[in-house]
Amino acid sequence: MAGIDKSSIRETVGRILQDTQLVDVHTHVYDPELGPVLLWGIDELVTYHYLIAEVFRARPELDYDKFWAMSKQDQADLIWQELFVKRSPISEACRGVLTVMHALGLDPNASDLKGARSFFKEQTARGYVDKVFKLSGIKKVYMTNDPMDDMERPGWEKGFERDERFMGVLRLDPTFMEWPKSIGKLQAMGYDVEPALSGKTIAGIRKYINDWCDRLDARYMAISLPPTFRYPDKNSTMTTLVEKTLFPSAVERGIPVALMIGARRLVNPGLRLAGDAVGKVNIESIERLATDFADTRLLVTLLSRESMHELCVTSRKFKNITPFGCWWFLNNPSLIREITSMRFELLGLGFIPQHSDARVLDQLIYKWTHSRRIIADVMAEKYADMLDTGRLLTESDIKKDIDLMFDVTL
Ligand code: FIX
Ligand code: ZN
Repeated sequence: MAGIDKSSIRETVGRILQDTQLVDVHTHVYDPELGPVLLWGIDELVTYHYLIAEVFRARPELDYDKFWAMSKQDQADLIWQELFVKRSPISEACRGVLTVMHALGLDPNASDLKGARSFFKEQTARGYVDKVFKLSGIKKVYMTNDPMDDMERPGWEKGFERDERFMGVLRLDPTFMEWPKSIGKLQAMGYDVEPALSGKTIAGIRKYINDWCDRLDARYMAISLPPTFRYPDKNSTMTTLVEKTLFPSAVERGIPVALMIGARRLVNPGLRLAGDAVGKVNIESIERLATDFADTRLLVTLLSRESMHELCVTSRKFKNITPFGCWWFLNNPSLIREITSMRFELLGLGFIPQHSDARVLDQLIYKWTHSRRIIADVMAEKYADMLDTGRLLTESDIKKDIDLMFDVTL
């Protein structure tokens, strides 16, 4: 059996990864039938919250309230001038916009956004979804569906014919965090709940979970938790909610739970969505959840670089933990490279290398273009090390490995 020559590994891995239609297990993009929750186009792309954080660093005298009072188009024009014209757009978030523009045949050297805006005026949401999926090499995305979101819920209650490329995911932190903050909405939706986590309330929340998992055809449930999350914590309502509703429902439905831990929300409220920061997590809490719910698959992604090493080690101890993606502040070339190398070294092929976390549809193009290149670099290095031992490698080996990691069905 002839193996691939070491000198052609990187080209071969890159080609196979490029030609493989991938699955994106965590996004904030939506079936176009859900209407305005699906963000797309140049003004949404340029006002991505990562770039809002960066424009305030370029213009520290900018007043938060004055910025938020501007139209989205004016915000985009300001960001374009400050981050793309007056200085080189070298940050990962800036580079992402340029990658998208380049892929669409738009001018990344433009002095303003007029040309880009006329291109998008000619697009329809559904047509542009097809274009972006093709350019990104993505066959399926998992959404982040929040019934507490007044913008998203009506579309689901009305009902619509699903686009099978958009998979449902029930997101629960907006319902669970700062309990009983969400009680009014739950009651307005007809659920028999009260602030006390009584048997009645637990039953009401489980009905909410089941009703919405049915409506979404949810393939997993997700919850984002702060670095302060501890489990078990007998004084915490979160422990009760996780133990008595989230996991029992996941077990009953036979679906995974995604734990996304480490975001410190709104450390700077003036930045709104851009105001979140990061903190190291308590890995023991994840180990206790993996122990107490050993039959539930835990998809875990953490926000702090240091926590990612601990997660790799913990994943070696708990077969029901699958690390996924280089999340948010880790979704940068230098850290994707480091984390992916560490995962191959500690976990072999037993992890999901990446998710886009795209909030704007167009971002699928850049997040996957950038990640494919780095993941191919790292995979090729690991394969080269393997060949040095005399082990042979064929194209079908590589394809099999890539499908094992990326062709995720949840
Ligand atoms: O909790 C999450 O799903 C985070 O990804 C978001 O809250 C965050 O704003 C984001 O989109 C980061 O890329
Ligand atoms: Zn996200």
